[in-house]
Amino acid sequence: MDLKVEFETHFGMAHTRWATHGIPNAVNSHPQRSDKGNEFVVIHNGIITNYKDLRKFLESKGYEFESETDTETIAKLIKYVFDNRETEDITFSTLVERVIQQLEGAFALVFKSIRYPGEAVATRRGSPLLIGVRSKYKLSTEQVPILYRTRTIENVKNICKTRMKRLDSSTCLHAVGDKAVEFFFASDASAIIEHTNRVIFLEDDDIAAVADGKLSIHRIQRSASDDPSRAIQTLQMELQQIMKGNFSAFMQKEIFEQPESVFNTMRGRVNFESNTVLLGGLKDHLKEIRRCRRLIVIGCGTSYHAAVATRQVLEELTELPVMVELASDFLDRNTPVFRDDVCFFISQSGETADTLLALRYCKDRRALTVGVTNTVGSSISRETDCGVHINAGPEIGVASTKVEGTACSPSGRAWAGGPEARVPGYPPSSGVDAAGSRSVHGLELIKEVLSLDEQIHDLALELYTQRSLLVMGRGYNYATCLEGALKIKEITYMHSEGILAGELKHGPLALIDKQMPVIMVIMKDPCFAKCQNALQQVTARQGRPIVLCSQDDTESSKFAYRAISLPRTVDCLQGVLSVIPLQLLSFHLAVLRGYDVDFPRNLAKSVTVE
Ligand code: G6Q
Repeated sequence: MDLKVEFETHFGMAHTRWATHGIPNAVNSHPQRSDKGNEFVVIHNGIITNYKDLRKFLESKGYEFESETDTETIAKLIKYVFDNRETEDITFSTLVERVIQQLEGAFALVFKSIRYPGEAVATRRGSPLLIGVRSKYKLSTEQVPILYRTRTIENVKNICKTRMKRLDSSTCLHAVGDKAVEFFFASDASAIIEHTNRVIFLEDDDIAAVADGKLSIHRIQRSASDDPSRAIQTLQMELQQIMKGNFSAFMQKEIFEQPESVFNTMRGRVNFESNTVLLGGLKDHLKEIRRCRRLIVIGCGTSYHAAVATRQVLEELTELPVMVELASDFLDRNTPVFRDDVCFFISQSGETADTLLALRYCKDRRALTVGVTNTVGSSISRETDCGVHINAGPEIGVASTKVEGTACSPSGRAWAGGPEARVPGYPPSSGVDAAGSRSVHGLELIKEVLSLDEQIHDLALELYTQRSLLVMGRGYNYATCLEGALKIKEITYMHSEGILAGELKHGPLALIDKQMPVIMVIMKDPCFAKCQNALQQVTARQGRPIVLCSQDDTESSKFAYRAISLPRTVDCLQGVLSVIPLQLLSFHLAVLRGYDVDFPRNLAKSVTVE
């Protein structure tokens, strides 16, 4: 969801709404308004959890609601605060300050009012918000100082006057000599990158006001750890990175970008001579990481699958207990966390509400927190003690592909091994020498798997009318199955389940018959014999397994209804390759079923609500 505001002498407001309350229709869409005269309007990304109480209160004061949204309470509340102001010269940002003190939940908000022409005010808590800055002219500052105020209502009149005085050139961002400057408020950098790559990331409870082309940033109170200014940062993102190019969908483009994204994440980190990985972002915390008693890896959806994919190598590298957790469940259980735990948070967007809340939970318990994100400046990257930037480039398709692949690549997998990690299997073990040494670079092998696209398309032609698809595997490839099944359900709307092959006889076997398509991931790793066993059980029940297997595996293909042969690499990295056919399959299935691959129904790219 993106909020976008543009002004100098012009102001525009747009919003792509992901419905948390009320069906998607005109009256529930944003901006929401305070009244029929549009005295105050607001756009909102997030969720207001106490909206029912607020609505009840406002209704009791005579304010009439027209939508089913939580956001409408914000528009009504600011009007209520304005209607009950103590002084005529109350500022727009003071109104917003008072409004957010009453709000619970997560929000990024942009307000506009006919009472304050030429002004707009934006704020955030829990949901991301950044300000893009564009001007042909020199700017007054690169660091916008924060303006603080005390909260005492009795002082409002004086404070308002003081604030007016304080908003001179030295406290605002503007173009020198009153030249033109544009400000863009957005939830995500990709929404504004075509206009500017210069951005300011707002912190929770910052209030940014633009009046007469000047930007000022306010906070109610100052705390010891506060940074007293917000710097303008230059993003490395290129417009071309968020364009589809010759591909029919972003998801397809992103699947095919995996050779480059894996290379980019390794650049400057992997030393191919010594077979080591150095992660600069972790090196200052090496001592604490080495001292820890347990690793906890937390994420949601695809990021959780990246954590599952990484667990075994983490255990092998560190010989520590490793817990892999879904953020929402981790919080529901009030999981015990201790000071000598190291907690990793994996997130493509760096803004997922559940993951962010789990991070804050672990911080409160003084654990060392490490972010593994793909978004510079995101909440998770800022709030963790240290971290690793995945560096896969922007990902636009809602269904995550290249970031998961990249998070599982050599440097991705080494992140929790400590700043200097040896990737198991390097140098490669016997039997995979040639493939293994190539696997360090990986790129050739990824390209080889991508070249199977046509074969996968043919498979999709056979499967696209099915209602259900099972994906089965074990060991290192269990995560591949979970991820493949998630991709299939997300964009094709078919039922799909990732099944641990070891669990087959404990339930899922009941689903097997000649109608049910089963994809089995069987690689030449230590689980090979056990996977053969599962394959036999499936064929014995007349199942018709579609097997993803190693190129040198003649055994599995004998029993397969269809076999797709993949190049072989070291075990802990095989998932980077074996997930690609499942990503491609879900893409082709969705296209054949006539669905919009990049914007699956009911889903959003950044899930900033709990
Ligand atoms: C996957 C989806 C989704 C996503 C989670 C977590 O295709 O995009 O499962 O992975 O919502 O998102 P983050 O990785 O941004 O935290």
